Amino acid sequence: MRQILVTGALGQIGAELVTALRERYGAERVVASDLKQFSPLDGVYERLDCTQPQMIADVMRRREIGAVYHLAALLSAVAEKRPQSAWNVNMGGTYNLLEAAREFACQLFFPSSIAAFGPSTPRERTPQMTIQRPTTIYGVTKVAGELLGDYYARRLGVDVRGLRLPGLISYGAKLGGGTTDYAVEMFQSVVRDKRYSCFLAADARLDMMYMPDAVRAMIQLMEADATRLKYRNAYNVTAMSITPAELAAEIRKHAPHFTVDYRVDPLRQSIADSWPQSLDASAAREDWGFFPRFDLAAMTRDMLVRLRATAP
Ligand code: NAD
Ligand code: AKB
Repeated sequence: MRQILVTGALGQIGAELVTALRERYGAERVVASDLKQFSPLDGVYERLDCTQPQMIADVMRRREIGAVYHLAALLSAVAEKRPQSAWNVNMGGTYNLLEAAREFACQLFFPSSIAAFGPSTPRERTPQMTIQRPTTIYGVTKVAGELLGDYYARRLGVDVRGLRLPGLISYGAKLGGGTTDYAVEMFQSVVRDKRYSCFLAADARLDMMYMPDAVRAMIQLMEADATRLKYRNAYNVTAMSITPAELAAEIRKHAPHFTVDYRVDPLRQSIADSWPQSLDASAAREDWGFFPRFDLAAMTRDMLVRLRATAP
């Protein structure tokens, strides 16, 4: 049985995806990888820089990899500060992993983002197929990754699949420098000091999803019947369309003394202003049965229970 490789496995998604994959397919079948020499996670781990094709080929061969979840990337706000590195890691890494998938006949998962859209895209109920003219380097690498994935699927027969993920909310998170990180930071502040200074405006509406739904969607898409997939890269998915003020109000139902003030960061606000406010996920629902279990109320309840259980 061939193994499953996760790149960027020590990030916000990877840490939870690796656990879920090991529960589902067996611990010994899942190889976590990232830039660090050693992993804080249990289980099989490889140091792997996705910009280095030789390192990738070595791991693919030695570990007999049959599927890759390629998560390594620089997120939107970090990428905007280091555009050259973002291109090298996000674009170079995706190209290298697509090439490896072709050479070793592997399945490949590519996580696109709401960032693949831009200010000229319809912002409400953003369709599956629409204008994609992002204005961030992160978004440019996501659109290019989607197109390259489609090309490898159609022209070179590689089994590439992808999701356009919204902002993800999780409790075990080590955050990577995204624009939607405010939501995770707000939750972390509830259990720490009961107040939060938000870097986005109170009314900055964006799509969000709770991590358990995102992880389930990734695995479900990778297991879906290929003949039912009308789109390869990438399916719109979402669970809720919320503003910082709405999230704060929901949190206050459980923590009445929690306060939020708004000190807007112009860079991240301008990124948020260029993204959709709500995605149309009907194609994912129809083609492979996507259905999120957590809405704003259920996600908030679960996040607070888990954060309070682990608070010092
Ligand atoms: P993250 O920043 O938390 O983790 C990314 C990981 O990639 C880090 O552990 C980092 O060390 C690693 N990395 C960076 N450069 C690398 C390199 N050259 N080689 C190998 N590893 C490298 O990101 P995340 O939130 O876990 O996101 C994972 C993927 O999902 C990214 O492609 C991201 O664009 C996409 N995505 C995330 C979200 C979200 O809200 N978290 C939303 C949409 C899409
Ligand atoms: C970010 O904010 O950069 C990510 C994303 C939505 O792609 N969370």
